[in-house]
Parts: sequence; C-alpha cells; structure tokens
Amino acid sequence: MDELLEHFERTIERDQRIEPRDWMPEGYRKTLVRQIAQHAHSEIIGMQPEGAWITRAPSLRRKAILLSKVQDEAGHGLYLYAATETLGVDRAELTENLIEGRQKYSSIFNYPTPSFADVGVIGWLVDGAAICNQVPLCRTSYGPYARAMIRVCKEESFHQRQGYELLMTMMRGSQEQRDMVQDSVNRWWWPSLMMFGPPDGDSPNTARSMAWRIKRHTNDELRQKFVDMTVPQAEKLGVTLPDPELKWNAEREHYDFGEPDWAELKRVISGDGECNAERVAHRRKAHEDGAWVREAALAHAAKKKGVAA
Ligand code: FAQ
Repeated sequence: MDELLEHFERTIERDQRIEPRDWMPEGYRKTLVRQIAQHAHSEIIGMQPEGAWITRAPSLRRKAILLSKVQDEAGHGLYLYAATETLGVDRAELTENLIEGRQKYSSIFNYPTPSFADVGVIGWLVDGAAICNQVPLCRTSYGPYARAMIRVCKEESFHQRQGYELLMTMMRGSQEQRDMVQDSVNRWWWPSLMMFGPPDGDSPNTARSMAWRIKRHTNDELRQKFVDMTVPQAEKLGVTLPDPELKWNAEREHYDFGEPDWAELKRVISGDGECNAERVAHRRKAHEDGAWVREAALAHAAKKKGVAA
C-alpha cells in the first residue's frame, strides 16, 4: 500500500498523469468524481439558458451559430460524463444524482435570459470565465479529464468569440440595442465572477485539490485573471462593468475590484436561485421523455449481440 501511495505521489510531483488503471487514494477519486460530474452537469444544464433563444434568433445566421454552440455544450457534457465513468461510476447514476439534487452544477445557469443580448453576454463573459478556469485544467493530474479539456477549450474559445462578435454588432446598432447589451452586462457581471467559487479563505476543497494538482490555481487567482482579461474587452466594446471599485492598481499590476455578494452565491448553490427549480424540472422531463430512446438502443444492442453469437 505504501508503495502504491508513493508511486501515486511521485507521479503527481513529476507532473505526470494518473490514468484510470493506476492506483489512486479514495479521496482523490471522490474529489474527481465530484468535480468532473459537476462540470458535466453544468454543460448539460448550461444548454438551457441560451437554448431558449434558438427558435427566436433574429436571423438564420444567428440561429445556425447558436444551434451549433448549444450542440457543442451537449458534446462537452458527454465527454465529461465519459471521463467520470473511467472512475467507476455510471452515467445513469450521475443523471439521477443531478435530477434528484444530490449533485451540483454551476450557479451561473440559474439566472434567466430575458433578452437576445444575453446570448452574446453568456458567450463573452460566461464562456470567457469558463476558459480562464478550464485552460489550466488541460494540465490537471487526471489524464482523461485533462484530455477532455483540450477539445472543450478549443470549442469554448469559438463560443467566446461568437458572443463578443454578436455584442460588437449590437453595439454598432441602435441606442435600444446598446441599452440591451448594457442591461445584460449589468445582470451577468457579478454572477460570472461567482462562477470561480467562494473566496479562497472560504473554499474547503482548494488546498487538497491543489496538492493533488487537480486544480492548478485557486478560485481567487482565476477570478483575478478573468477580471484583468475582461476589463480591456469591455472598454473596446463600449460597455461599463457595474463595479464602482473597479480600477487599475499599478503597484499590483492587476485590477482591483469589488466584493461579489457571497450570500447570493450560497443561496443559488443551495437551490434557491431564480431558475433552479425550472432548470432541474426541464432536465428531468427531457430525461423521462428520452426513456424510449434508451430502451430502443438497449434492445437494438441486445438483438445485434444475439445475431453475432
Ligand atoms: N456553482 O471548495 P470549493 C461551463 C461549490 S463552465 C455551484 O471552492 P472546488 C461552460 C463546490 O462544488 C461551468 N457550486 O470547490 C459553459 C463545493 O461544493 P461541494 C462549470 C459551486 O470544487 C459555458 C463548494 O461550493 N465549470 O459549464 C460553485 O474546489 C456557457 C465549495 O467550493 C466547472 O465545473 C459554483 N459557481 O472549486 C456551458 C469547472 N463554486 O461539492 C454552457 C470545473 C463552488 O463540496 C454555456 N470545476 N461551488 O458540495 C472547478 O474548477 C471547481 O469545481 C470550482 C469550485 C472552481 C467550480
């Protein structure tokens, strides 16, 4: 046992990957299942806020782009469920955990999308935050998760650009369109900062996950990186970020920014956000409506096996 643990620790120290067949401490496996499953659920639930706009997109071009983005999110969810399955859990069980409220998904998807500008702002801010968080995860210590992140990040990059391009177009439009963009930025800015999780002093999992190199940066480090990256983009776009404390700190060479409402994050994570009930009910219905597909696929697989035997 000591030898196995030593080998595991040496692999982590050398920045090599742990693979599914390798021995790993139970806590490491559990942490990965928790994080990767939450990540997969986020991608799947994350299809809903923008998906609501597919039938109402203002042009064929916008509809095609949005459709493709939402399909990519389904793909990300599937790679991530597959990565979780390499840790010995079953995808059906993970879906049950999500719809029964036993596993979390990102707080950000519990906010409503009342205007088409929200599609652009989700691409710009939410995918932007996702990229900040996920690029370092391409070097996470668990091989299947790290490899899934490489493709996911490439696609998220396209998502962020389409969001920014949509907002650029709207900002060149009428005053009403510019107001829609500003209103949307006002609503999404703080929830986007909360995506990175609680502040480091209040984050029970960070120290352990950093030691195991599952996480490569702390929540606050990534939040700062996101702010630094986004402020110049907001200036170029011509929108105001709704934080009076936001200003360049020449000494730190970073932007200073205000404190997100952590009580709101806690509330949303614990199920009491504006759209939590709706998101989970929608997912549950889609799962139940899809039961016949799963049954048909199993029957087909059994039949093929019978023929082959
Ligand atoms: N929402 O100790 P920590 C996307 C929970 S991107 C909900 O700091 P940890 C792409 C946390 O689970 C979004 N829960 O936890 C897309 C823990 O609870 P537990 C998904 C949160 O794990 C874009 C507790 O609070 N990305 O989907 C949140 O070390 C556009 C204490 O927190 C990922 O999942 C939150 N915001 O750090 C799709 C990235 N924050 O489990 C569609 C991978 C914290 O102990 C459209 N995950 N919690 O009961 C991570 O990097 C980490 O898990 C963190 C949290 C940073 C999210």
